[in-house]
Amino acid sequence: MGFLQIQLIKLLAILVIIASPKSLLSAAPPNFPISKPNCTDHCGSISIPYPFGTTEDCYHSHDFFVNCSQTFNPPKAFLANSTIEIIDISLDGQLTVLQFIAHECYSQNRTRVSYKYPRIWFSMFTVNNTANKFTVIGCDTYGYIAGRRLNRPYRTGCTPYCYAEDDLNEGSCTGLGCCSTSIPKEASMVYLTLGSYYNFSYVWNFNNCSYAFLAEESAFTLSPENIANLTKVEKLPMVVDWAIGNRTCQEAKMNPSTYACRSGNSTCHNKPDNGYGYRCACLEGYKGNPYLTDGCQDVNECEDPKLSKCEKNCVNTIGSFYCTCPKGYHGDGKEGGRDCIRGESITFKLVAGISLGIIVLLLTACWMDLELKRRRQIKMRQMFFLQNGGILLQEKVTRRERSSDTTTIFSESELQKATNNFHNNMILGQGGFGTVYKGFLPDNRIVAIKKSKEVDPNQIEQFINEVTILSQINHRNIVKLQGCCLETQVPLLVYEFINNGTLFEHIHNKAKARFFSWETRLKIAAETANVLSYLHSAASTPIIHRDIKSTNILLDHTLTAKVSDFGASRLVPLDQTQLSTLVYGTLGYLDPEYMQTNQLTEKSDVYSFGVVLVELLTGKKVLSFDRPEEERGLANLFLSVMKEDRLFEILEENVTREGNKKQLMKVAMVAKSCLHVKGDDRPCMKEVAMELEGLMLGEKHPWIQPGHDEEVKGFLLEGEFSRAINVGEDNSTSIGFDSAKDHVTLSMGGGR
Ligand SMILES: *[C@@H]1O[C@H](CO)[C@@H](O)[C@H](O)[C@H]1NC(C)=O
Ligand SMILES: *[C@@H]1O[C@H](CO)[C@@H](O)[C@H](O)[C@H]1NC(C)=O
Ligand SMILES: *[C@@H]1O[C@H](CO)[C@@H](O)[C@H](O)[C@H]1NC(C)=O
Ligand SMILES: *[C@@H]1O[C@H](CO)[C@@H](O)[C@H](O)[C@H]1NC(C)=O
Ligand SMILES: *[C@@H]1O[C@H](CO)[C@@H](O)[C@H](O)[C@H]1NC(C)=O
Ligand SMILES: *[C@@H]1O[C@H](CO)[C@@H](O)[C@H](O)[C@H]1NC(C)=O
Ligand SMILES: *[C@@H]1O[C@H](CO)[C@@H](O)[C@H](O)[C@H]1NC(C)=O
Ligand SMILES: *[C@@H]1O[C@H](CO)[C@@H](O)[C@H](O)[C@H]1NC(C)=O
Ligand SMILES: *[C@@H]1O[C@H](CO)[C@@H](O)[C@H](O)[C@H]1NC(C)=O
Ligand SMILES: *[C@@H]1O[C@H](CO)[C@@H](O)[C@H](O)[C@H]1NC(C)=O
Ligand SMILES: *[C@@H]1O[C@H](CO)[C@@H](O)[C@H](O)[C@H]1NC(C)=O
Ligand SMILES: CC(=O)N[C@H]1CO[C@H](CO)[C@@H](O)[C@@H]1O
Repeated sequence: MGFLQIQLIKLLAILVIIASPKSLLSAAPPNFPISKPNCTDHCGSISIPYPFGTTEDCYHSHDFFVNCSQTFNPPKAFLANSTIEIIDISLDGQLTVLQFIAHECYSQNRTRVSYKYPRIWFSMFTVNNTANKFTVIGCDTYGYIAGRRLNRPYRTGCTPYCYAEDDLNEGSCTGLGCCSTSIPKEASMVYLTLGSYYNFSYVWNFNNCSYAFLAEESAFTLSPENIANLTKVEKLPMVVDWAIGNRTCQEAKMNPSTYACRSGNSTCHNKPDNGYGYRCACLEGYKGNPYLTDGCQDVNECEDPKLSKCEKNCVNTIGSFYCTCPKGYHGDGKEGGRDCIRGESITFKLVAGISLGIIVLLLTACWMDLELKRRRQIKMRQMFFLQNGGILLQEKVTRRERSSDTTTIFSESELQKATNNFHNNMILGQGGFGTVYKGFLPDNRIVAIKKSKEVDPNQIEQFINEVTILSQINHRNIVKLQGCCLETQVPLLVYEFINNGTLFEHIHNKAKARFFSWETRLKIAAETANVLSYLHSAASTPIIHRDIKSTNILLDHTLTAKVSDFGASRLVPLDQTQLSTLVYGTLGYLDPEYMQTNQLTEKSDVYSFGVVLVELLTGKKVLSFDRPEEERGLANLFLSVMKEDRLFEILEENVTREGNKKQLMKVAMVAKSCLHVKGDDRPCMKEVAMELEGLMLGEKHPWIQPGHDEEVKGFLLEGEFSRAINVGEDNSTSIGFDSAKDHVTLSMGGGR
């Protein structure tokens, strides 16, 4: 009877432990050996647990060799044969190392006086992508991080700017003089580089150096003193993930002689989504080094009141423990015996009854919890619908009473069904603004669904405005918005699905570029120019796209351009010609004037379009780190080539072969005028669109070509433009507006 009692009490104790949320893990420091017998377990103050070791008999493989160099006082630990200094090793699978800070400093005469671009490389380990941040500091700076992951290169970076010393006083890295970005998973090599747009000539009197580092997020806080100190500090801590070998647990277990989880009472975990290999851990209730034979040892919870909460009458068991009640009581002795119940004899029935009661209670609680959650979810959906401006939009949409072609409001469940519950297989692309999924609607329509990242609640109204404007625009060269869903915390946007990839792929993918003729390139340029012209001057409220680039121009099966991604676009109230905004855009396409002044005008789109035009002409990448520094940006390369009259050396081969020389020259002139440093000197989009249209039709119908020869500014007259449109309207080559005819007022003033 007594034995049975104890077993039942244990069962109860286990039940309660399972039900209690507190984990047993936060334990006292272990006194267990952490390295192999007869091996040094520390280097200076750094402890070195096996699989790491300082001599050949003491480490698991050469990758875990720690070079404890006694030439320093205190001694320093270096990883394997490298010069990477280790400052902490954790058995959870992390390693903290010191990584150099990149810097680049300029003197008053615009010359670079010092720089360092550090590189770090691991053969088996990977840089931890959640604990580290890539940070760039400077007032006229771009910084990028490059390296290798999964045997192919990766590259990312950011561009901090500031205009006064005060900007550096913000206290956190928010984009003024400091920016930071996360890095991809599984990076085994990192290489930091810095550059400057104006060699610090505008900011030299208060800032003359740029810095970049990949470090633990908490290692650096932004302040003028800390920035000044960066040159002296030289290195900051960075977290690296380690694991054993490059196999999974299952594969490793098949070869017991090399399997690293040596200890009994240990388990094996595959390294979570960052690189190869596996890690070992002690089971719950055990502590120690799972990589050593007998490394995991029982934790005596009774010695640590924080763990057992028994106070008295604690009984430790292997891997667990329980609390008993004083003589004459029964029940759970935890928390000083609060739950002990008086009673001489405990019958089997009573205990069984209590356990049954607890189980029933637990089940009821679970059911109630589920029911509550379900109700809360319904409430949340309604709340999000309201918060996202559902009523506002519903009103606007119903008031318009247009044909069935207009925007639909989808429910969350419809979109979940369409995308197989946002399955990873349905992801079409991922960008700064969110993820795009492919979806199949019940009426056989194929759509692209954009799930944005968090939206600032203040911008919801503006967002709604944008959605309504976009849903009114019906331009054949703009991706159609089919609808949206407002029941989720961030609104979901539903677009028509464009099936032939981006312009970027068609230019830079060698296989596709072979079939990408000059005629098509010019057509796409003209179509894009037309869209921008329409957005800037014809739509009822001018819209600045802000992120024109070849990856945002989609192509359908007839290679017709469809401009997309209005996530960054801004509406410009009619009485304003410029807007102050945070600089946003894509490196290489960014208008230098906008970057310097923060004043957004339509001319920023003109600049970006100029870059796309050059991309079409030359087939070259917009930013290429294989080119010399001053020619990394395609715009600069192109301008210097134009200046030296060497245009035909950089044109794409097929373009040179197919294009008429005079026409190519003129298109290049248009691109050049779009790339003027001063926005005021750039043509407005309407002029560009007309010129390209003229050149295109000139090619098709040489008799329309006007008599202008090499004149740069010889844009077509308006009459000729209208004629061109008329020729086009009944021919499939036309570039036109499907509807919204009332908006196309050609006499309207240009950009400003
Ligand atoms: C450790 O060193 C001692 C004394 O040098 C030796 O007796 C013992 O066998 C060594 N143990 C191991 C595992 O090498
Ligand atoms: C250990 O580090 C020191 C100092 O960096 C170096 O001189 C020595 O060659 C290294 N030893 C090995 C085995 O790599
Ligand atoms: C590391 O250095 C040791 C001795 O200096 C050498 O035998 C070994 O091949 C080196 N290993 C690597 C991976 O460079
Ligand atoms: C610019 O200044 C640096 C030091 O401040 C000096 O070494 C260099 O010669 C100067 N260069 C020119 C072109 O004046
Ligand atoms: C900027 O600095 C680089 C490197 O020192 C130099 O090659 C370039 O000429 C400088 N540009 C200007 C405009 O001074
Ligand atoms: C500057 O760096 C040194 C060396 O790391 C450090 O001891 C000192 O506290 C730092 N000063 C400030 C103001 O952060
Ligand atoms: C795994 O590691 C072994 C030895 O270190 C190496 O030969 C093999 O190529 C690696 N395999 C992968 C997939 O990295
Ligand atoms: C688990 O640990 C206990 C005590 O530390 C030991 O007696 C037992 O044999 C271990 N289990 C295995 C499978 O090694
Ligand atoms: C990265 O480090 C954090 C703690 O700093 C850890 O929780 C996480 O598991 C690590 N990532 C990987 C892939 O090991
Ligand atoms: C481009 O040139 C390649 C040969 O260099 C040729 O095979 C291809 O057909 C050309 N493409 C076009 C569109 O003319
Ligand atoms: C994409 O465009 C090319 C060139 O016109 C065409 O050959 C191909 O079939 C198109 N692909 C799709 C999926 O429409
Ligand atoms: C479809 C269509 O109307 N095609 C016309 C395009 O223009 C040429 C002459 O420029 C006509 O011959 C085609 O009939």
